[in-house]
Amino acid sequence: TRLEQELRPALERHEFELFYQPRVSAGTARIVGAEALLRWRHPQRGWVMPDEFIPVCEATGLMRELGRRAFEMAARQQAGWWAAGRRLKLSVNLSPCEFEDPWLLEEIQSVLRDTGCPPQALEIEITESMLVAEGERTTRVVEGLRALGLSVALDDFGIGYSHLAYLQRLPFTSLKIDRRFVQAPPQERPVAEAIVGLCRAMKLHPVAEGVETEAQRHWLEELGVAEFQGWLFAPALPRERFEALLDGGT
Ligand code: G
Ligand code: G
Ligand code: MN
Ligand code: NA
Repeated sequence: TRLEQELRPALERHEFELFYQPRVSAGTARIVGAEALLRWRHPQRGWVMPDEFIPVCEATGLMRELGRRAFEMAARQQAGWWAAGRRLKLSVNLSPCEFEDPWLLEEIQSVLRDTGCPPQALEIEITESMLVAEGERTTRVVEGLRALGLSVALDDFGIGYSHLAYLQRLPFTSLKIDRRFVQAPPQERPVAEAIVGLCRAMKLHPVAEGVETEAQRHWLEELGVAEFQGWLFAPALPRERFEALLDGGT
């Protein structure tokens, strides 16, 4: 397809950028972190969203390269922010092909070294579906990321293969409650309640995704959710607008 033919040159021309969606602490309502999300600055079409280009990259073998670039951009940005005293946690999504890459840990280590990014500035988000092929390698990768000093979040929790055994075995630091539970009507709230209970028992940091209303925020705060992410606070923003938000502007 045309999109497919455009992607490789787009990578070479550095048309991919990171946007930042703030993560807000429940108690203080302060921005304590952000999720880095890819956007494509298309010369004719303007900003293109990841649901259009990520599946194509996955299918054509470009995702490893794009994912590596995304991680590199995140690490470089964090090295700068941390040096300037802005010490937020930035999370980066990992795709299945990156997770399976035998060189993942070595590449991450060399990016951290080259950028000077402190490892505690970054969190890696992986989804349950990536843990299906459970086994020694999965354990080694998650433990390896932790050994490098990175945090590891389980993304989109509750909508994949939740066989839960891996929660015991793998050293995750936080768990992102999928927005379908966050946005559930009151009669469907027990699932989210159970997930937060699970976090408490397993000493995982619960993060709610897709928070859109004050009512959702209130209910989740009562439940003991530590951090919120969602349009109620802000969508993913370009760097300058995210920095303006941090500085108290808009
Ligand atoms: O905000 P949004 O529409 O941008 O994100 C859509 C999807 O694209 C999400 O599922 C998100 O995890 C994925 N995505 C965004 N940026 C990245 C990235 O850098 N790497 C990977 N693997 N996925 C990403
Ligand atoms: O990695 P992940 O699939 O969680 O990516 C986050 C996705 O959720 C992105 O597509 C982002 O644009 C989207 N998103 C972020 N906040 C909200 C929200 O409050 N409501 C909805 N519907 N989507 C959101
Ligand atoms: Mn995510
Ligand atoms: Na998610």
